[in-house]
Amino acid sequence: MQTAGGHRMSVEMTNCGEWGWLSDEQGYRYVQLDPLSAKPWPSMPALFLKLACDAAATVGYEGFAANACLINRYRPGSKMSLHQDKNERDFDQPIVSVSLGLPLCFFSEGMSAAIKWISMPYFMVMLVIWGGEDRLRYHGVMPLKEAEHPVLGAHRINLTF
Ligand code: MD6
Ligand code: FE
Repeated sequence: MQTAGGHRMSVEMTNCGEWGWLSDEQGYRYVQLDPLSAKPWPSMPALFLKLACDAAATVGYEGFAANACLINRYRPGSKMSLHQDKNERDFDQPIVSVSLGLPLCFFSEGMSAAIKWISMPYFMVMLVIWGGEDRLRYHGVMPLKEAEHPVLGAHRINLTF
């Protein structure tokens, strides 16, 4: 995908589910058609839906029915700059984020853009649920370090529901 400024994002992205997050020259938003195929995004696998729903329920978000899954693929050097997830309509709903493959350094701070690093170097699988007062925290991902994961090779995959 492209940024609003016309740059190519270093993270490769696609979606599944009813809605997909899109970045292009017009900015960030959710759309129902994949602009590359002009077709709906692939449907959300039942296993994904259940994973996100069960995870959200463990921290009190009963009945979380994800209608979008952003699929991010990182290679060594890929990064995600500081952002807030605020293109959603209902901030009372949490975000469930599942990561597989290479570990990373994830950073987060309060409602300002000042940075605090959260290094998660030993986790090969990570599940994070963002809700409540943390829902609009700024966060980002440091450039992925060169390494090999036994299953995913030189990749990190993140699913954001
Ligand atoms: C990533 N994740 O982990 C990017 N946003 O690759 C996010 O931007 C994110 O993990 C909101 C909530 C959880 C996240
Ligand atoms: Fe985010």
